[in-house]
Amino acid sequence: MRIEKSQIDQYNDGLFSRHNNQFIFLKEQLAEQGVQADEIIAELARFQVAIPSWALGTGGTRFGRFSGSGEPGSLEQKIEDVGLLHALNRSSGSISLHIPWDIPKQADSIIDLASSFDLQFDAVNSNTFQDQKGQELSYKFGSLSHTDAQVRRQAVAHNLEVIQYGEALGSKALSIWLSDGSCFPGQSNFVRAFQNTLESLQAIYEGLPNDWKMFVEYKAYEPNFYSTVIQDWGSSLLFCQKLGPKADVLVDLGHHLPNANIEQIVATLMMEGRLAGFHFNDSKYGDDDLTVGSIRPYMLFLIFNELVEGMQRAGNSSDAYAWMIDASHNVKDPLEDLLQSVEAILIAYAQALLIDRPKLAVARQENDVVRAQQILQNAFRTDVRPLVREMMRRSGGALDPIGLFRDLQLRTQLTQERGAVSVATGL
Ligand code: AOS
Ligand code: ZN
Ligand code: ZN
Repeated sequence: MRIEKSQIDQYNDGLFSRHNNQFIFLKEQLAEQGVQADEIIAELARFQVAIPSWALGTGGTRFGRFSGSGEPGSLEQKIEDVGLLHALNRSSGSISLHIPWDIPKQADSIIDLASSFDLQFDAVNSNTFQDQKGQELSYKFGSLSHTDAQVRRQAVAHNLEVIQYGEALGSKALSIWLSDGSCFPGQSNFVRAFQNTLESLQAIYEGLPNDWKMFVEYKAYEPNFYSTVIQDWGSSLLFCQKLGPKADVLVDLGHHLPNANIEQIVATLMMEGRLAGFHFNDSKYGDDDLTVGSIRPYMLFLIFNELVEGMQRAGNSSDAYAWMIDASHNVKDPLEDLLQSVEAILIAYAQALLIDRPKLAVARQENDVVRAQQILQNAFRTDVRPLVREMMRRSGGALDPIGLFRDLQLRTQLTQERGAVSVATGL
């Protein structure tokens, strides 16, 4: 299914006058503060957030899964869904595939389909956290870190195969998240597990094409509950430093112990030039994988504050990093949820671009703590939604993506096409 440009234009016409009043008002307000709205809009327009193939269907917990209707049942349908998102917000221009859930059987036709929606292929994701049908050796006790060299070889071979699938589609990165670890004290030798993992990662790194990156994701716990091999950003960075310049650290917002200062982690990784990018989500307790910005929007803003500062220091732009949503849901329509997530990311980015950095530097230098906080919160408390909407409108998207999604009854149409009980492959 596709959304016609005329449907978007017609919808926008109805909202334009109200939106434009709000936009002009904000633009003038910002101009008084020396901020050019058009420059922020241009930055927002180039910011593309990849959609993971596994977030297009209803997720679940170990207590069950409540499938929605009209979920994509094939890779083609997943691409169509991301095409819908991108048509609505013009900010979701790539899809991140998961192997083996999304094996592209005919790469050429998959590329053609994606191009027809103006989509590219983001990082490919390997999976050694589950056993697949017909798999020779089990990952029950680990994969790249396993005590048995044969299991490690099997997991390395899987990652090399994932790279091949990605190459055929034009992906430029392999994301590795390991569930390896232990559930009980004494179960694992920490040092051996680290060394085994390093050797395995080195073998994968050797098979990485020259223009590819390896993203190394860390996670404090789950599904292993006593230790994980790549438990935190320090372990991940250590692996990356030992592997070489093509390996960088991937930050998933849900993968930290409670109250971790994620923005400081981001600043440090950027200082070292080792930040690969993000898996965005939000959480109250752990790896809850909730809608981005739904629980801790100020934290998201503080992360973007460091990102903007880090990009300015490095002299690069948002294109230099990988931005992805990694979420999974039980109660919302996955497409509406993803639209909310992308909007929350753009809002946080726009707010961070408003920060008066020269004044912040002076306040910090003078140890004016109150002023420093005010500068950040002035930006955070600015309603930047008119900027985000204007960016989407100028880029050819809808002024209110969720509004149009509902107006066109897209889920009903998808359900008619795909059926009420179709189930997406994945988490
Ligand atoms: C798991 O908790 C991680 O966030 C992974 O990044 C991701 O959910 C998984 O790799 C999906 O395949
Ligand atoms: Zn993740
Ligand atoms: Zn996760």
